Amino acid sequence: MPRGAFIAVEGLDRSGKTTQVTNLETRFQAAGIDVKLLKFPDRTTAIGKMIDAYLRSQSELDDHAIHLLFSANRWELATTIERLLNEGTIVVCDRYAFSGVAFSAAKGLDLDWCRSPDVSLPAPDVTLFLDISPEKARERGGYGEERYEKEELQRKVRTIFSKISGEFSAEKWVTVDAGRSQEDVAADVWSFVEGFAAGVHSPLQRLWT
Ligand code: Z5A
Repeated sequence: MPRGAFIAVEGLDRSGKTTQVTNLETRFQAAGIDVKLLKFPDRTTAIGKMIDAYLRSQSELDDHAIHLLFSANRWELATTIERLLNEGTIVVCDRYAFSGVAFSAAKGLDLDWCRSPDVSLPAPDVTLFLDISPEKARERGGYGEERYEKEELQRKVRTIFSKISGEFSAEKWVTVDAGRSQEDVAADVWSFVEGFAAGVHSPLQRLWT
């Protein structure tokens, strides 16, 4: 039996990640396919609650410490992700380790150091990067109140995402123009993932190994 596909969706604030992952969940479900939506950070766990307090500026943490917490928050779910995939369920993830690297490196941490705590996490079969300019994102109701929701930081994050994308093949990392209508973006996203509906025959890979 093929395993489920692991699909990550990445992008800047307001790029439409939540909109698109929810749409994907609906489409897979309508096709009778088991799908599980995950979101990082997962703010429900003990570690996630610390991250949530930090993002809402209710606590202060060293940049390295918060980076490690984001990574630990993914490791908390690594076994679950693997189990779901082996059971044949498609896992769709709203942000993953690439956000971890991009945001911490944008704050000035060393890129290789940022990668290290996430090495050997389950690797997505495909990552869809929803690309949008910070100006266009701002038109979508402006940025929120959380710590990283500032145009200058988002600009740096976009540059680092672009650098990360260069490390992957065109099949593993797909950049989608997210500055268009929800329907146009959804059509593109679906065209890139519908082939995964039938499952994946190759073994699950490990991140950055
Ligand atoms: N972070 C980190 O530092 N390290 C890590 O390891 C991880 C994360 C995993 C919280 O993320 C912060 O954590 C994040 C990165 C950091 N900081 N920032 N920025 P989050 O995922 O909880 O928050 P978010 O990315 O800021 O989510 P968001 O604002 O909800 O954005 P979104 O999910 O991409 O967009 P959306 O909710 O689907 O849409 C936003 C609005 O635009 C909404 O009104 C939609 O109706 C509208 N929309 C969506 N698509 C369109 C189109 N195509 N056209 C027009 N309007 C649209």
